[in-house]
Amino acid sequence: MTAKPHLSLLVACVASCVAASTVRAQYDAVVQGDNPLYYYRFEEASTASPAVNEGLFAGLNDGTYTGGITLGLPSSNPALGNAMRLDGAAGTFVDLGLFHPGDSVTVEAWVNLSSAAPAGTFHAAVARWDGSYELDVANSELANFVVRNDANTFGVAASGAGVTRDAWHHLVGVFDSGNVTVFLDGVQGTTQAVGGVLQDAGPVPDRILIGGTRSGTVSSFNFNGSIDEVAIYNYALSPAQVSAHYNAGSPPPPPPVPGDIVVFETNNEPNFALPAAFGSFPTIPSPSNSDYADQNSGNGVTIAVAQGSPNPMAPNSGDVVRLNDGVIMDQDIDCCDVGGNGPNGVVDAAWFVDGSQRGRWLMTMPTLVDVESIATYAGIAACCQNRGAQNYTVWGSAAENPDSAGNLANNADWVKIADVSGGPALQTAAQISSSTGSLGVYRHLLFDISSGGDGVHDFYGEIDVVGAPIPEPSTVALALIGCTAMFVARRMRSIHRSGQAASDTQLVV
Ligand SMILES: [Ca+2]
Ligand SMILES: [Ca+2]
Ligand SMILES: [Ca+2]
Repeated sequence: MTAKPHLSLLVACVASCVAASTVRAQYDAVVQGDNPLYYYRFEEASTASPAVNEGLFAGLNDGTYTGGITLGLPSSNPALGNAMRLDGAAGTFVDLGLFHPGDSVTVEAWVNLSSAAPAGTFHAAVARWDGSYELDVANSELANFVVRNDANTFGVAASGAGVTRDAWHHLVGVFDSGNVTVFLDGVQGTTQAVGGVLQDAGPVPDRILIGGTRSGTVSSFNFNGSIDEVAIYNYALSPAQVSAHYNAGSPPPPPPVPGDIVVFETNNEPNFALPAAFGSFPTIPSPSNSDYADQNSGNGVTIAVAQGSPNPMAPNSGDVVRLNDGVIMDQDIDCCDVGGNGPNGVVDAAWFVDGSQRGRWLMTMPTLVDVESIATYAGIAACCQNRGAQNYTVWGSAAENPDSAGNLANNADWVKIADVSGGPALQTAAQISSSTGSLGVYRHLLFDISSGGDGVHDFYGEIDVVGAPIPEPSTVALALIGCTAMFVARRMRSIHRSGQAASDTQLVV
């Protein structure tokens, strides 16, 4: 009786292990197919072990991990195995010793430059002390390949685009037939004719470093970030080969956001005839006082400031509760009615001070809700001009008490639903929905509000949510669970009686 679950677990484990090793094999198989002389994968468990060279010259020039290096970290994608992270301090690098690849060379690496790395300087990925070649991110943030030929003539090639920090990039430098060029993420940059063949000048202590240059400690441009899968060839990889390597190792695309339909509409009603001004968008419905989130619906949905100053010009500005009160700025929002921010002010709108300040609104629903659509409305009277920009990201969480601080992209509590960007204009509406018919099931919606970009505050009047609560587990389902538990208990007692009679007394006690 007990063998079956174990067998099925084993089958599942074998299947997943086979699948994982199949994925893992793809990238290094592509590289090995192009015969690198030196190939470092950084799969070691400890920096006390050598950084093994898996290229054609395996057994020669294993690397030595030196300084602040951490192994076992995620790489560009699982096909690359693990990556190493270097702390960027002088003296942190992998020392490969000395070798000369030949008259031509290709140097390849996956790099992820940290946002903590200093700006306006060089970040060496792979370099030889004698200056014959260096693959780096330059002070311009472009990928560079720098070479010297046998006459000590200098040449440099640069990528067309810059790298994005804290993101993986594929760098390839080539020097062949007197020409130096570089590829960033499979795209070829500039080419410079240098002439000659690759310099091979250096006696000991000349050496090749990963993550630094020259001595590795003085003016050594140590790399702060992650590096993986360094390969060195004695010939020029073709653009097709470079592209194949990039495609085999490129990061997976970000997951699609549920809110794949975002509509932004304006109604520049100059006379601000309320509430008509908010009642006549081309396709987005008028603000509602009967949507699921509305206070008038009696569903118990609350909204609060999760970050930012909640009421920046109290008492002349509205509170966050204005966002689901079913009232769409039909009074007291004319900021010029009493000299700008007079007694009547903008009490019907919720907002954050523009500029360095921004904030987050957290909407909490009393139960899980299958959200069909979200609509947000902003605007102001004509005399205040263009306070209806809407720039925000909306996130959803099914967690009971999600952490609403920090970077939500790295927070498992939250799913990004959509980005909204529109305006400025007098009165605006944004509507988020999904081609699947559902934005997902959530207990919380978080609106991370950015500046409207027009140097003024953006006045939000209402957030409408269309959705349906998920039913509580039915009594039938609960009864089924109870029956199953009872059956298991009886079965256990039966097994004990038939197979372990001698210990029955002890079990009962
Ligand atoms: Ca690796
Ligand atoms: Ca409403
Ligand atoms: Ca309102």
